[in-house]
Amino acid sequence: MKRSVDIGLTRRAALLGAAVAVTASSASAAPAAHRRVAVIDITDLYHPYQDPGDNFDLIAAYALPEIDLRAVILDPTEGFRAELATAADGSEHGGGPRDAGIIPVMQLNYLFDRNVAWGIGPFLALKNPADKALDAPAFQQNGIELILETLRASPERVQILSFGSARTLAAAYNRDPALLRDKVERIHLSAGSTSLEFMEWNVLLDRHAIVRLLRSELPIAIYPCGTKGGAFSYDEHNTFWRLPDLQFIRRLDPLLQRYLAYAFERSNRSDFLHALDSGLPAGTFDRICPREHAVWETALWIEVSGRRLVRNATGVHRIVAPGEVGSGDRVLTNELLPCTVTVRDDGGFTFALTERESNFSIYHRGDWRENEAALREALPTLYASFRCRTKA
Ligand SMILES: [Ca+2]
Repeated sequence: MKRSVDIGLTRRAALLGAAVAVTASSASAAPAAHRRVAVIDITDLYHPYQDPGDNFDLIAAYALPEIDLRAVILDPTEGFRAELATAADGSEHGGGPRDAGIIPVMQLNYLFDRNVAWGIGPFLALKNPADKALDAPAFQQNGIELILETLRASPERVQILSFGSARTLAAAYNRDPALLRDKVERIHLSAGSTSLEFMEWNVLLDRHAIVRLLRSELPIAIYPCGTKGGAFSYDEHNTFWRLPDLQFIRRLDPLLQRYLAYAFERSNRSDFLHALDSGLPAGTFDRICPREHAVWETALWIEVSGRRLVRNATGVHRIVAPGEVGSGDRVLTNELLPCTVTVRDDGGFTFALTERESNFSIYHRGDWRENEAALREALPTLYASFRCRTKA
């Protein structure tokens, strides 16, 4: 195991050399737009939320200075648009009706003064692993086309982060596999479980799509959400961690506070941009800040941004750029290890660490207790550092 970890670190350093060099060199100079990491963010974001973690997480795509967000692909699934949804695992979910997160994407474009392109993927699962979704309504093919257009237009390879189903990405691959082989730096797939005993949500959203990707030759890093204990359990290879509350929202840029309040309060104000221009109603923080919050996304952003999770000499945890790692800091494990992958027709997969070349890698965080304790301090501090580019 130790040997594998060492190899993993070496490979990781080589594979991410470009990103690391960029952030290190930009520590002494203003980051230039072309030096940032080109990213497509695929998310099953909704409004009103289905999992508010998606609304919370998209902030990182806009705010991290290392990230050049080229496109947001919304990945709704038809069943969750209903008032009461029944998931593939049979569980029932209220809080609807809802639609894909067009409103939160527009809000973040507004708050960060950006015009990040966005599109919507098919509402229904692929019919087989080779499905190109050409029979989906044209409106729902826009997300697939936007992935392909973004890759074609990019002079450099692009990192693709997937936080929902793999549907839109698999359909894009089925339409133009050579383009994805040529232009994708790596797919960071937040999905699955470290055990076949638990079939995870994002896999169940579209089994054929996961099968398609995990039988491809594309460079894919897998960040399992769950373990044999379910989606809210822990081991060294899954990403889940829990924030005990959201009190740190009180420390955020006021504009981000308004964005989050709109999401967490399931606001139905139709003036969804103007609603961000004025202060929050009394009692907003008291309602939303005591909430527990489940997180699966942080590991991907640390990896793609090239940042490090560190504990300094006084025991304080931070997520910092490589150039900001101090001599007394200990860098905590957040790495990708080469692995082989075997996927069943139903989307369940297993992985095995390997010392051979592989297009697949698996997330590894080592001691999950240490990881969670560090992130509980470091992520709030990171979010408190984010600033919107406009002040309304
Ligand atoms: Ca999600």
